[in-house]
Amino acid sequence: MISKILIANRGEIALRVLRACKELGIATVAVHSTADADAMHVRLADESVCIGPPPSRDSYLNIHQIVAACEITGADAVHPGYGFLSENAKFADILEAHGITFIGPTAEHIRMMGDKITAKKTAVDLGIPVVPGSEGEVKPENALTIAREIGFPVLIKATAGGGGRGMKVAKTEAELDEAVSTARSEALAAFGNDAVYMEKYLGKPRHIEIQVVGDGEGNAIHLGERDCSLQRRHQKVWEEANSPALNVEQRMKIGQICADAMKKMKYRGAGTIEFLYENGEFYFIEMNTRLQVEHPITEAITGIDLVHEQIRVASGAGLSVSQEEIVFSGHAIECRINAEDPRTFVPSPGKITHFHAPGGLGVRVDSGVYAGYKIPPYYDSLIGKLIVHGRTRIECMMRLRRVLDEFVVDGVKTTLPLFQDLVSNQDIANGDYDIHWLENYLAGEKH
Ligand code: MV4
Repeated sequence: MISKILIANRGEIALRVLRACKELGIATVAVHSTADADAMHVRLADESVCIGPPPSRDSYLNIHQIVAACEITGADAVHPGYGFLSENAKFADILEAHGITFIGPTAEHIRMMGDKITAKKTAVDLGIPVVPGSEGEVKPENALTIAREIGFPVLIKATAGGGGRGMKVAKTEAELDEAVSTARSEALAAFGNDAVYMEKYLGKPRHIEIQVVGDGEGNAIHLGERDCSLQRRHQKVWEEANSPALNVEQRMKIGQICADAMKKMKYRGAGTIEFLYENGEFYFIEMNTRLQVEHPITEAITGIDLVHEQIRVASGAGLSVSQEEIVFSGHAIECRINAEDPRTFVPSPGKITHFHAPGGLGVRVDSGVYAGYKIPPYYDSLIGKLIVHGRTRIECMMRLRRVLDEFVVDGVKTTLPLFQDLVSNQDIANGDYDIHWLENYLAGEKH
C-alpha cells in the first residue's frame, strides 16, 4: 500500500501526477526550489518542502534533499515524473535502501536500458528488431572492417548517449576516421565515457515509439504507438497517436512484440520502446524507462490513465486492464507549448500577463502556469501541452485548428504560432513527414 507520494518534479508533470494521486486517495508532497515557491504544484499538493536554490543540480536533482523531504513528511513513495531523476538508477537504489518505493522500474532495468549497447543486446535477446550494426563497442582500429560489413552510410553513436549527442554520420570510407574520433570526443565531453558503437544509417525514417506497462511479475500490455517524427534538435514538437504511417495489423504486431519482450524481462512500470520506421520495417533504437511528456495522446486514444497504472504496479496491485480489454479509439495530437520564439526557439522567460486555455469536446490542456505567473529562467521552457482528440485524424486536425485560435498566452513568446502554421500545412495534413521534415521546413525548404 502506498499512502503518501512525494513528487520529485515541477511544472505540468508535477500537476499531472498530483491529479492521479488525488483520484486514488493518496496524499501528496510537493518539493520545490526557491524559484518555484509560487508554482501551482506547490499550491495544490497537501504538503510542500523547499529543497534548495534555483539550479536543478541543487534542488530537483539533489538526491539527499529529496530523501530528507521523504523522511520529514513520511512519504512512502516517490514519483519522479520525466527528466530530472526519472532515469537515475542510483536514485532508485537509494530510495529502496531507505524503504521508500520508487514509482518506476527496478534500478537494474534502468541501468540496462541507460547503456545503449546493453539495451540493444537485450532487445535482440527479447526478439525486438534492431538496426543492423556492430555487436558492441567499436574501437577506432576496428571501425573500417565493421563499417564495410554494415555497408555505408554508417552512424557512430555514444554508448552512454541518447538525445543525439555524440552521434556522427560517415557517408563514405573517407569520412569514417573523422566521424569516429569526433563522436568519441563528443561522447567523452558529454557523458564522461568515450565508448561508441556503429549502425547502418537510415536516411528518411519516422520516429515511432510503443507505450508499454508491466507489473514486474511477468504480465505486460502495450498501448499502441506514438509518432514523434516532428522534432527539432531532438526536441519533440508535435506528436500523434496513432501514427499516420501504420495500419492496425502493423500496430498490433509490433505492439505484441514489445509486450511479449516486457513479459520476458518482468518489466515493472511504464516504458517506451523507441523505433525508427522506414519502408515498412521497425528498427529498435532505445528504451525509455519512464513516463514520457507525450503520454497524454496515448491516454486519449485508450482511455487508460498511465499514472494510475504506474502507481498500481509500484504498489503491487497489478495492471487494471488486460490487452484484450484495450480499445484504440480515434486520433490524438499533442502540441508542446514552449515559452520560446516560434522561429528561433530561443527561450522567452518572463511574466505571463494573460492566459486563457481552450476547452470543449476532445480538448485537454496540461499546464502549470496562470496569468501573473513568472516563468523562471532556470528550467526547460515547456509551459503546457495541448492535447486534442477526434474520432478521425481529420476531425482531430479540424479541432486543433479551432482550439489554437482560442489559446491566449500573452507576455512571453510561445510556439503557438508555429502550430497555427503546421495545422494548415499540406504535408502535415497528409501525414507525410519524417524525422527531418520539421528542420527542413524551418530552414525554408518546405511550405
Ligand atoms: C539513428 C538515425 C538514423 N539511423 N540511427 C537520434 C537520437 C537518438 N535517439 C537516435 N537518433 C537517430 N538514430 C540510425 N541507425 C537517426 C536518428 C535521428 C533521429 C531519430 C529520432 C528522432 C529524430 C532524429 C533526428 C535526427 C537523427
